[in-house]
Amino acid sequence: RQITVLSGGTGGAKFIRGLRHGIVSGTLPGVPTDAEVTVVGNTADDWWIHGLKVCPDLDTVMYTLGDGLDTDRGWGRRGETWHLNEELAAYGVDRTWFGLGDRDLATHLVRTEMLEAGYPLSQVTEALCRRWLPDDAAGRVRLLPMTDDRVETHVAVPDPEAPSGRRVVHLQEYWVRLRGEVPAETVVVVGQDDCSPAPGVVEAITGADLVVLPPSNPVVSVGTILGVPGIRDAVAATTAPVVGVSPIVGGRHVRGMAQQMLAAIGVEVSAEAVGRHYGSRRAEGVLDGWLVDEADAGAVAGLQQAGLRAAAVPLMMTDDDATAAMAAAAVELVR
Ligand code: GDP
Ligand code: FO1
Ligand code: CA
Repeated sequence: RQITVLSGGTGGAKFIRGLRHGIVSGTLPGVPTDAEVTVVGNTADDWWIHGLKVCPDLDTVMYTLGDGLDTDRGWGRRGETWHLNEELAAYGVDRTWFGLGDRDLATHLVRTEMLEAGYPLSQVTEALCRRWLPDDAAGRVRLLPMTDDRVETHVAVPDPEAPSGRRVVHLQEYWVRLRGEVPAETVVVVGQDDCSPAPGVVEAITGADLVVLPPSNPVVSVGTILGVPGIRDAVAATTAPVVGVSPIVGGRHVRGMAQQMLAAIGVEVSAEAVGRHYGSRRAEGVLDGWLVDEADAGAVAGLQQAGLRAAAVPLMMTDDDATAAMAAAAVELVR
């Protein structure tokens, strides 16, 4: 059994942890304990800083599954120190508002050296995962970047000083320096139309027994993955059932910037609106089923009318057992 998950960073990674927990503990209906998970990770958050290529969503998945993530911060390494960043700031280096941890730095150095040696991002990721996601471990997880090509999400924000009244910033500046506290007027995914799926990505989707859209940001995490030419078609065409889990609970995101990004594309911040935004595979969409929180049970009927199977279950990923229960409900919904 092969389960493929299209994932961003924190939300997707937490879900995948619970999914793996459910697999190895045998609590997912009809899923054997030797089922394997392939994660197709979002790389549009990636950015070059201080001459290094940082891949936040890939690293968050890798550290989360390898138990190296600082779970309070939700990104970066546990037990981190910040001497490098302090020294860069002392030199007056720009952009030290983006916290590069000393342990995290090793990941970016290894990745950047391998990229400069000519290895594609998919092979770099595979190499880094040999440390964090050992092959022999029970509940094997494979992490693939959505593409090996450079893709970057940029956001237009209001800027009274600019002649046009707005300026464009990289997603990292929008989220980290601006704290997501200004409206995202337009989201531009640079390179989206010119990139192609990384090796193994399309096969992981078309050959899966189940495809999952986890509770990730529907615009700048799952949206950018589906936006890779060929990936949306693969999801629409796969013989596997496709099930999604709402990242919106009770009309709000749980954390992050889904509210801001949904507003940017004109989609209402509700579990039902996001489910309809992804759409039913029977109507040009990508989903067969859509799981919403109990707070949004009122959305189930409307979603069913839109051609989706739908159910309302607890959707807060408070621990691995709670998340495994969500994963079991997702599997059950489209079985
Ligand atoms: P990012 O790349 O770090 O922003 O992480 P993702 O895109 O993978 O996930 C971000 C989304 O996770 C946000 O929209 C949150 O609403 C959602 N999220 C975080 N925790 C939970 C949770 O416990 N339950 C649900 N349903 N969604 C969650
Ligand atoms: N998020 C922050 O809020 N502040 C930071 O200083 C920061 C640094 C950072 C470094 C490496 C990395 O992989 C992620 C980092 N993040 C930081 C999180 C990052 O902005 C998010 O994980 C996503 O890119 C947003 O979805
Ligand atoms: Ca992200």
